[in-house]
Amino acid sequence: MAASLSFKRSDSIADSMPDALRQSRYQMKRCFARYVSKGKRLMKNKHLMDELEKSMDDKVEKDKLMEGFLGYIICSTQEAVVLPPFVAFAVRPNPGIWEYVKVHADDLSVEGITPSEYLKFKESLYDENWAKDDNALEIDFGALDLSTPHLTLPSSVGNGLQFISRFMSSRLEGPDSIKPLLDYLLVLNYRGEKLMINDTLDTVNKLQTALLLAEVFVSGLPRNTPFQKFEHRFQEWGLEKGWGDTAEHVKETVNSLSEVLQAPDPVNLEKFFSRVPTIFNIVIFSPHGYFGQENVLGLPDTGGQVVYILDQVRAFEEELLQRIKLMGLSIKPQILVVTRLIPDAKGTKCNQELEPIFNTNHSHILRVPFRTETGVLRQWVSRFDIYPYLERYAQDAAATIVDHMEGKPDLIIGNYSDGNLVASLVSTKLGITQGTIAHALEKTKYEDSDVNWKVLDQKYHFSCQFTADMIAMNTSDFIITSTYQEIAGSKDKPGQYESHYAFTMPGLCRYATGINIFDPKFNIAAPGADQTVYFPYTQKQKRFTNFNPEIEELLYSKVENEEHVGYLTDRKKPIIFSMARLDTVKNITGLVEWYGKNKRLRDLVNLVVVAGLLDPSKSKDREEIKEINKMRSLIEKYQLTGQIRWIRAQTDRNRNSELYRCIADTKGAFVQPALYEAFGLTVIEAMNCGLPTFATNQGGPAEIIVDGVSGFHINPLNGDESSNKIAEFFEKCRDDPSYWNKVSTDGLKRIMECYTWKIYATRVLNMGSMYGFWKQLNKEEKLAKQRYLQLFYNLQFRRLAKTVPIPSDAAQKPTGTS
Ligand code: UDP
Ligand code: LCN
Repeated sequence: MAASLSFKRSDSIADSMPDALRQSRYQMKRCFARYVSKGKRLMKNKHLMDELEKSMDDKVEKDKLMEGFLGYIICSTQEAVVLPPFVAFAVRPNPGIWEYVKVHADDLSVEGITPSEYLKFKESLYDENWAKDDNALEIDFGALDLSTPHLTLPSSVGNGLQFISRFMSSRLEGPDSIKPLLDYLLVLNYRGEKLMINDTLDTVNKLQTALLLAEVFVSGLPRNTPFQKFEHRFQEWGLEKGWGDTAEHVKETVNSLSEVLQAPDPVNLEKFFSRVPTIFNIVIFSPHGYFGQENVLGLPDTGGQVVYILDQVRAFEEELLQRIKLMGLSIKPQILVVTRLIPDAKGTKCNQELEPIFNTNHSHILRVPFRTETGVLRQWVSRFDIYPYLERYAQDAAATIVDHMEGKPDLIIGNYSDGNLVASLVSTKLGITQGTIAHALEKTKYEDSDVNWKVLDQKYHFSCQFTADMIAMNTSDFIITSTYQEIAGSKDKPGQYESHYAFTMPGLCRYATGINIFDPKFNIAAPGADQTVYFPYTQKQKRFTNFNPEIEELLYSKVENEEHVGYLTDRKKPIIFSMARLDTVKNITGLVEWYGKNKRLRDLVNLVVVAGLLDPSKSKDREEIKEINKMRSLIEKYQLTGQIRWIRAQTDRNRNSELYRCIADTKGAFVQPALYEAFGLTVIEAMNCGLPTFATNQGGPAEIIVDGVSGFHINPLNGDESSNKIAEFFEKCRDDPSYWNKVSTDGLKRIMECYTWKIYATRVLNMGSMYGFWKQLNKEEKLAKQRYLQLFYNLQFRRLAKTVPIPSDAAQKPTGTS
């Protein structure tokens, strides 16, 4: 139990701890004696708490201690390195805030230490020589952030855009300071054609005068007057196209710039930048996996990332078209998703170079092959083995993109470690604003994978992946995350990005500062679900009723075959439904077990899961094979036939959406039981369809759902508690059917307020233009950091990438995970 002691950031732990230790000297000496008694080791929070508990026999004293400052420090310690006679603590009093202290176990003296010193301590457990080596490679990206302002409040982390618009407003104050904005506007053009202002407006005064004239003029025009009608007048004042399509919109844009020039304020600055014509062509990198629109979901390395990107593209295109129209321009936007061309495409279209994206008019998938010295690589390679190809791929992709777009893109967005590295290489080369998206950072998925990298490297090549991650995070102009927890975690658990603040890979590299989550480049922009597909079950006239016979068969036929196993005897019962890849982390087998064990729940509802393949001999994925066997044995063990329907992975999103809705028709629920979920697209798909949703409290879903209001949190590590929570819900619904409707409606409300692609596209395009300008403002510092990053890439990454074997064209072996 964490003590609820308030702790001011100004009190350093190193300063306050000695006193606290002195006050409980006797107990603490016993406790520290226990800590060091087993010799050198790494202790996690749980161990520290257990040992503390064991060292005290008096309950009253123990409670007192736990409620005091010492209890608070130990509760907030993520891990400690024991190197007798010292114990070094990594304390995290608040999200993103870390302090490191070293305590002498005998005399209880305390010393504050730097992250680098702490990491050296830690390294001694794994590689003593490296830890002692004064010249071991240490990287400190923070050392180059000399003038970058940083946020200070943990609660503001992820609001980078807001922060930089405030900061820029203050920095642009005054006639001389505003000049960089003028310079920025002076070079705006599309394919050589000037936009907004021309060279005659070369001073801020001249621009202000022109804007004044323009505003008075347009104010006198009927609101809907098209820009073309007064274009020539604008040109006389030095104003070009791009201000708006009608007098009304032109006036709004002119006014917001005038306001900014007079006295910059964040609201007008953001408004103005949302109107500046800077982004028309976007490139999105997602090299790995089978990236396609049909028959790819369920293949290794191909999951939610594909769904996310395809929906993202549609949202971007819509938003771009709307913005371009509002600007009064007739430019056609272009969006390219750049992925890998896989000659051995296994029945997908991944061997096609160019593929238009469904439901768009200006967006394509562009596939560029991986080339090696011996030619084009034919087969799929796991995302863990992808590193040797990326440099050449980035060069080839850059040339193909420029060719295809007939010019450079205006914004580059990377996805996952490989895509982000390629995005960094290409954006640096072409001088373009870059955004990155992780979906998941592998370092946090595998506990202590940084310090144990040597053991894992042959299988996962984390040496390459984490190096690539560090380069991309630091190169990128902005970072998009789906949730707050992805950046800064929760009160007790560090976030995915946060865990890259200070870490070490002994024998390879120590990151004294890897990435600081208080950097204003971090932004939360949560994805949505395509609402033309995932809409509420109540919208009867829109429903895809053509699927009814197939869904009826899928859910209720008594046949067991390659498509489905098990059947439902009592079709009057509501259904609890889940759908995911059949990976361990998705915990579908966990859900089956919870259900199997809980008679109360079994009496109330049936269980339907869509997951993976059903026959282990058909799968090529080691983890999936294990899970398939487990599913089969659980069905047997709990005698679930008659109450469970297990359906193989489904790839038709339209039919899947109807499936969610049909489950809603049964007054059922969706359950997402993952051990950890980075975001969880199925959660928002289900909620969009009006299906009450129970989802893991580990990761993104904990933020999507407000527990007990818009759905429910479940603890994947406590099956009994979770299955009882689900059972309670259905009992409550049985007694009061309006309760089901309430949760369904409140889930939808939550989606409309926070999780739509429209909200996402608006935010990300605003980031694209604001961070583009921000980058200009900080040119020198950016360049210095770029040099450092380049050096690191050349000397470290390239060397590591060479250690990953390049497969021959032999048959593929089963893969690790997807
Ligand atoms: N999905 C699917 N068929 C399946 C399993 C999953 O179409 O058999 C889709 C699902 O609807 C969602 C995506 O794949 O759009 C999975 O995304 P999520 O974020 O839930 O998990 P990920 O697979 O990315 O870890
Ligand atoms: C990858 C994951 O594991 C999911 O949690 C996300 O929802 C998906 O990507 C899309 O970002």
